[in-house]
Amino acid sequence: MERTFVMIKPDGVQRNLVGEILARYEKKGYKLLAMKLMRVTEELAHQHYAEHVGKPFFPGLVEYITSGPVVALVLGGKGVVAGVRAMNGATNPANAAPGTIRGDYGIEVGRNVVHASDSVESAEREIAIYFKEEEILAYEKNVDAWLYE
Ligand code: IDP
Repeated sequence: MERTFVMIKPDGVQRNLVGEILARYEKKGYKLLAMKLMRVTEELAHQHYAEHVGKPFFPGLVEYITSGPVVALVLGGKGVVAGVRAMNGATNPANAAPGTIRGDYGIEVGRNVVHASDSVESAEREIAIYFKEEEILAYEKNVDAWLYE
C-alpha cells in the first residue's frame, strides 16, 4: 500500500485543529498507520528540511517547526501521496483553494498548518526520519471493501 508522511504542525496543534484535520483524512478513506504527538528537535528539523538549508526562510522554518508539539502521521491508501497534497492545498495558504486544509485554516506561508510528502520517495525518506518500522501498523479494516473495488 502507498504510504505518506503527514505532520500537523505546531500551529495546528495550538489552534485545536488536530481532530478536524484527522477527521478529513479519515473520512476520505486513508488508513492511519502510525501517529504520535512529539516535539521536533533542531536536528530532526535539519534532517526533514535538508533541501531548504541555506534558504532565507530556513531559520524561521526551524523556529516554527520546533516551537511546540506536532502530530506526526503515516497514512496509507491508493494514491495517498498526491491525494493528501491535494487535500492540504498550495504551500502558501494565500494561494490555497477553499476546501483545502491550508485554504480553510491558514493565512501565511510560515504558518501553513500541515505538511505532507511530495513524492513516494520523499514519503519513505520522511517516514524513516520520524518512525521506527515497528511503530507502523499493518491491519485490515472491514470498510476497505467499501472503499476499493
Ligand atoms: P511544502 O510544505 O508545500 O512541501 P516546501 O516548499 O517544501 O513546501 O516548503 C517547506 C515549508 O517551508 C513550507 O510548508 C512552509 O512551512 C515553509 N516555507 C516555504 N517557503 C516559505 C517562505 O517563502 N517563507 C516562509 N516559509 C516558507
